[in-house]
Amino acid sequence: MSYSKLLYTFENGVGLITLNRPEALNALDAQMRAELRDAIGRATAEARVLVLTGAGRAFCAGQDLGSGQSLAQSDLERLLREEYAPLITAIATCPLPTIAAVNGVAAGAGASLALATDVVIATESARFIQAFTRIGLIPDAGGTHALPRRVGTARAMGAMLFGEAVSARQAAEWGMIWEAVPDEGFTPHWQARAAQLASGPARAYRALKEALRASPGNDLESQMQLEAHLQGDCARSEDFREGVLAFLEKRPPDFSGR
Ligand code: LHQ
Repeated sequence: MSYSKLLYTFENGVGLITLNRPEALNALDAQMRAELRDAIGRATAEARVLVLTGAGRAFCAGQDLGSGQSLAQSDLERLLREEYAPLITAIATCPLPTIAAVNGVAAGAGASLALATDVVIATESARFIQAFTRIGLIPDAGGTHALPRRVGTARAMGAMLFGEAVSARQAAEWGMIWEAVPDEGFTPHWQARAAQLASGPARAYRALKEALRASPGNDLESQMQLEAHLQGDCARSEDFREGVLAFLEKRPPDFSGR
């Protein structure tokens, strides 16, 4: 598939998707959603880390509100079931570490998109807006699942009911995101984070993501059984042998991902 609404590059193990409709603050239309799903599949097949970011001054302003008339007439239930749900699921269940490099405002489904990734790194001037109630809708695209799990119900409720912008710094303080970094140096910062994950122990990353995903639904005993199973697998990896050897030889490890 060739892309007209996003850019995709694959370099040094990093699959980078840049939402590319800066004139509409990278709002999600049907074409962009289809391209996103395709590009996520591509990255999952060839990369060791997936990064999502936005072109221009925004990360993503959510659903393309385009002509309000046509949106009001469209079947939002179908749109959510058939287009948004598979997209968010593809990100949330991606076996690779995923990063949202939030370069500017993330609103509505754009915030949900960022919160579906593993690590959200935002520039300090970025804002997260649960904009849905401003237009008479409820948060969607997995937002009612992700946000309360990240920040607790009280903060999720407030953010969603008031629809106020939450600054990147506030988001980091709340634990909504991993970190807010100064605008100057933002790009090299997330690039270094991505490079670190791309050269890390891919098999262990995959297993730790599986463990963390299962955690909310498990009691301690079941979770420890799962850890034992996954750790048994990691212990058979080349990366574990290399990690221990590198430690003993006092040098940085050279992980192959196997
Ligand atoms: C846009 C958009 C946009 C199109 C800015 N669409 N053009 C909903 C329905 C269906 C099913 C699935 O789920 C959803 C979930 C949702 O995502 S609902 C929430 C949708 N998003 C919003 O309500 C956010 C709308 N945007 C805004 O509130 C503001 O643009 C923010 C706060 C993001 C940024 O404000 P400013 O920095 O002041 O920029 P701006 O408002 O001037 O926007 C710049 C341009 O981008 C402007 O176009 P123009 O031609 O006038 O320069 C906007 O119309 C366009 N744009 N968001 N979602």
